[in-house]
Amino acid sequence: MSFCSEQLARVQPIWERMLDHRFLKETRDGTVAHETFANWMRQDYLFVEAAIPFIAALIPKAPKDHRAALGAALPTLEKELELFRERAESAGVDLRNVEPSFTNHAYVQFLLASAYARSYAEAFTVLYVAEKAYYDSWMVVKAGIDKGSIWYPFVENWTSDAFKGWVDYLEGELDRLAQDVGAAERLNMSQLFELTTKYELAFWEMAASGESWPGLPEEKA
Ligand code: MP5
Repeated sequence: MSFCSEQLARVQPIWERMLDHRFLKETRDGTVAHETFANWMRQDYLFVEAAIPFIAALIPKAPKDHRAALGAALPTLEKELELFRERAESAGVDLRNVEPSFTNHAYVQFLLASAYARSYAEAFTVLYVAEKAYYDSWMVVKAGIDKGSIWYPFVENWTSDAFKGWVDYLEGELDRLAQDVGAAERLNMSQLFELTTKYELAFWEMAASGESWPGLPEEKA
């Protein structure tokens, strides 16, 4: 069995909870509160901003035949940020002066630490899981959302053929990388696979709950 199939089967209970999250179901059904979706938008804008240095930091460690694909992901992410700004403008969401939530802050630190401190195959595992989680999550939303929804462009972004092609590419390459590593590195990869899955679930929970920092009052951290 390939590394990705084996890991997806292993983390399936968490993956199922992620796909069953109320944030996704309410967005799919059109019942999500405007402020709840706006909260996700503000936080994910920061996350995508951080995904750019994360991917850029992988390039020096990457095998030569990965450089072009990783490099091409950078302008794609810049375009994604434009999509956030454009949707924010039409939906009346202010993306300025946003502080990362506790969960978002932790996830971004984890991303960057993976890129800087882990092996290429380990950091690549984090990249694959984050992208696969978004593809699968937004497919849940796609299954029922009204195409006229103001949030639909986000659905299109992460369920497009181009995005699916990127996730499939990452999956094939991660399987290849996993074949060439030793047992200790493979174990690290499997731990990072699970941790990233947990962060993805936590991100939807953070978005839905409007989480503040532990110990601080509800409104604003
Ligand atoms: C992605 C994202 C997908 N935007 N946010 C989270 C919390 N996880 C994954 O990454 P990208 O870089 O926007 O395709």
